[in-house]
Amino acid sequence: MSSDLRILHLDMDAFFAAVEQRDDPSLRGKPVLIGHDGPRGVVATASYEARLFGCHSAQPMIVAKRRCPHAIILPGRHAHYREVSQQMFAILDSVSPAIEPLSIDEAFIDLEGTQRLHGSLEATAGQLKARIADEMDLTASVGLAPNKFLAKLASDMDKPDGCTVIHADEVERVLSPLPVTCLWGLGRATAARLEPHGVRTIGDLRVRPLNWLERILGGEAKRFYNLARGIDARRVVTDREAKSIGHEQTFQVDVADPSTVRRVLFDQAEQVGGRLRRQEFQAQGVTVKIRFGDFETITRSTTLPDPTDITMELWETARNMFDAWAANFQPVRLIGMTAERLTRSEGQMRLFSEPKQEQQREIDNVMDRIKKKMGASAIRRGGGGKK
Ligand code: TTP
Ligand code: MG
Repeated sequence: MSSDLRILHLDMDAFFAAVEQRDDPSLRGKPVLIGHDGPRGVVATASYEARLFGCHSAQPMIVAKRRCPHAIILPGRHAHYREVSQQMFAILDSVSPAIEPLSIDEAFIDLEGTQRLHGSLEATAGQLKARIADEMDLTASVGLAPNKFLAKLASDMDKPDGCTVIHADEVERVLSPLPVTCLWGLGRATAARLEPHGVRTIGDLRVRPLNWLERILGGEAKRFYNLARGIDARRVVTDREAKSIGHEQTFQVDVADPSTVRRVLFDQAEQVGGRLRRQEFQAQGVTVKIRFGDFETITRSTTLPDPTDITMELWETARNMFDAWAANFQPVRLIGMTAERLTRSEGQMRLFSEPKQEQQREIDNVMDRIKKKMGASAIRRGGGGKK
């Protein structure tokens, strides 16, 4: 019997906290908060034990400590998490070439056509989870569905260590009771426009005709109309075919501490640099995206004099744009960076490289090689959060 399932979404459970609990058994079973323990500190993530007390990502650390005074607070080892992330991606790579990384701990995989090799999609999901458990001693939650929207929704439904399937004929039952903000791309501002009309759940939205939605939501109406019916035609876009390579992070609350946001941006530059080099691309453009205040979003772009795949060059470019904006900093809801205008770097001669560039290239090279060979091992680079 052919299956209607096609897309797998995988997301690691309490990622930073789970890595700490794995590496230090004395932390297991205990509430752990990752983040800076200062007056302006923010929780990057909370272990599931801490979540029982109401702690969560992007919460001010003071609030989290009030909710869970006995929580163990750790500053986080970001270079280490990036290495663990690479190990996870290496496992994903082994089941399909069609992988779209979304953030440090999640990805979409298009499993169309892999059944012959790996068996049913449920079997593949089971194998992935088993390898992450055996080789990494961590857990991930997986969603399987006909498309990206439903797969991502599914992976979140039974966290931690979940494996949830949404078939096409279950869409109405599953989606109807969920709040409209579960629709991909529908944020609080749009939800606030629907609320006065009594549209709170996806079921409420689905019974509204398209032209009614268009009056309220304008150009985005059709997309939400389709998503409410479980229709999502987005393809899984791999790094190889992408026109750009980027990462973004939405915080659950506005982050008032610029250095926290900067730290996340640095992590993104490192991940994006690694992906460029792995796929043998260089980028001539860097864009930073910042959402702040009342959901205002700005993007700032810079054209580089020469295409690059050097982490530090990407970071400096992104950092300059961020710092220029942060002169009038406002609490940030989303931060993202994208490398674009990609060109092939294969076999390129670098006649005019400066010595500093060669040095950076060498550092990236060594980092990439060590990470590839030893996975989550002991190497880290300085820089990042501090100004
Ligand atoms: P998430 O996958 O959103 O969260 P999580 O893996 O900690 O927990 P869950 O089981 O719900 O998936 O993010 C992955 C990591 O990214 C997270 O461990 C820490 C980091 N992060 C931040 O630094 N700030 C944030 O606001 C969020 C949401 C995540
Ligand atoms: Mg996660």
